[in-house]
Amino acid sequence: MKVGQKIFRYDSLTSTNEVLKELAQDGFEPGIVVIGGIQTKGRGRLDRTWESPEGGLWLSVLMDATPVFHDNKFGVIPLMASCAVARSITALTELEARVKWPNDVMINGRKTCGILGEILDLEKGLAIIGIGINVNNSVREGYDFSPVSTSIHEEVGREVSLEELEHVLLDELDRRAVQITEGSSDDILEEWRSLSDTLGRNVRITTTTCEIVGIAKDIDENGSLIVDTDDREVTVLAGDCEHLE
Ligand code: BT5
Repeated sequence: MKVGQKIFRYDSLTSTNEVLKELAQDGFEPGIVVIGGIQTKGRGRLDRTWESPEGGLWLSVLMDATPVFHDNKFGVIPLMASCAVARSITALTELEARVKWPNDVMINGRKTCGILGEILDLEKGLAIIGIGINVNNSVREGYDFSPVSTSIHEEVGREVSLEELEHVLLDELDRRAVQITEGSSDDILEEWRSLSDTLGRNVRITTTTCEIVGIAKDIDENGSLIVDTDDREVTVLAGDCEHLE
């Protein structure tokens, strides 16, 4: 099914990922999308809070991720979503949106979008992609993450149509979802490299067990980040990434 062929809209909900999970359990097919005007329990990775006031685009897509599950390449999912978001922002605003490993989209070095990819059912090949984009909402003041984040509105200096952004984004996601179901995730990795704000930079990666500082050299076929430290090359599957310069 095409991404966005069936869309469930709510003025307010807990989290689009949570509502999508329930719909998937009710038997709805991959391609369905949940969109919320406000999320009262928006989530980031590791159960962090994702602020989701009115004016942003908060949505989740149910994906058929069978090929990436088979190849153990789940890391490709957030990368593909960030490419789709970056292209959509640039298409609508001409801003240069870039992708940051592993799950962010940046404008002028600040986080505009976060992505939460979750495995729903390995046997059925189902995954959820949650996408949160600061569009017309402000993140300028009042949050501890204000200095490192931004919204499209702030960067472009005008309101952006949520409907248009949604429309372009669902098309971009669909195109890449087809690539994934056809097993051509290499094209997505190549696109991610070309949009990357991370590669070539000095980075600090914090994982649940350690901290790694070095130059972000490349991503591998699973979407893991390859970091050149002083004494060795480290491949990182998941973690928080800080651009040091
Ligand atoms: C993410 O986590 O960046 C993933 C965010 C995914 C949100 C979407 S919205 C639709 C769907 N439904 C959900 O419930 N979630 C998904 P992470 O990399 O862990 O970053 C989380 C951190 O970003 C927080 O701890 C804050 O510091 C910061 N943050 C929170 N809200 C933000 C916002 N609106 N804009 C920028 N940064 C934010």
